[in-house]
Amino acid sequence: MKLDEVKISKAIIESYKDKLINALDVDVAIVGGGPAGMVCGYYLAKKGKNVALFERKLSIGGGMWGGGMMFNEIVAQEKARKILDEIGIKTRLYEKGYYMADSIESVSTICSKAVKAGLKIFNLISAEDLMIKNNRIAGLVLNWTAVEMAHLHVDPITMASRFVVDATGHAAEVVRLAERKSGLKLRTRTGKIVGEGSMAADAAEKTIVKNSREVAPGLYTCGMCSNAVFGGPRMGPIFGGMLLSGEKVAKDLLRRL
Ligand code: 48F
Repeated sequence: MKLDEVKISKAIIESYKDKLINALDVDVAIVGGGPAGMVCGYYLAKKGKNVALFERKLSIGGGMWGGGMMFNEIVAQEKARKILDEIGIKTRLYEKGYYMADSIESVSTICSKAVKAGLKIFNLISAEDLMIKNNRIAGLVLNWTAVEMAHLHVDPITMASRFVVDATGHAAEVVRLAERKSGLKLRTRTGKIVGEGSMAADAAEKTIVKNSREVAPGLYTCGMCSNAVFGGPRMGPIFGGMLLSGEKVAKDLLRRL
């Protein structure tokens, strides 16, 4: 059989169109494909929820690929090791309470497991705004990252979701939009974004799971975004908190969906 170039193009466009249309009304929309967002998506998809994840960059994985200062190894603590085990990522004991994993194996395995569980990942798409209905976050306003990068004057499209998860890391981009534009009071101690503190790994890993919760009706924080929003330190290249945060948000959402 001779391959037809136009048929290849048509196959791609039609398949993508179906995937995108299915993602226009979902149970949960996750913004950010770092470790926290992907783990959250994995646990939700595993339970049969309709979940779409939008990632600005070409590649998923966020800050996990680079381990610590480009040494592509990550550290996880005992509590988080069960998630690494469950997902099928090899860990090695470094010293009591410190487990090591290869960051490349970690990102690729989490992504593979999440996609196979049913998570729909859309790379190269940025969330640039929120849809608010009845004083509740009701969806996302999306555009191609290329449009954003080139500062093109192109209007976005809108999708609906019962819940939105901000897993955009330190930038907390979605909550920042909610703070600036929604008129909703955030459920933080100030009603605004509190801001992230300096490095304190132990405290940060403890607070991050507690801080992974609903910050405005329909909007959850997940991963590093949680400490940036509710006020907590950063933790550097220990990634257990990111995995546990993703799991926590998924559990909370599963109770509500
Ligand atoms: O930063 P990131 O890896 O967030 P995370 O899952 O993990 C944090 C750690 O990597 C590290 C740390 C752990 O010790 O502190 O920083 O909380 O991934 C965030 C992803 O969100 C994407 C961004 O490209 C990255 O891949 N992102 C950010 N803003 C948007 C976005 C947006 N507006 N639309 C789509 N994607």
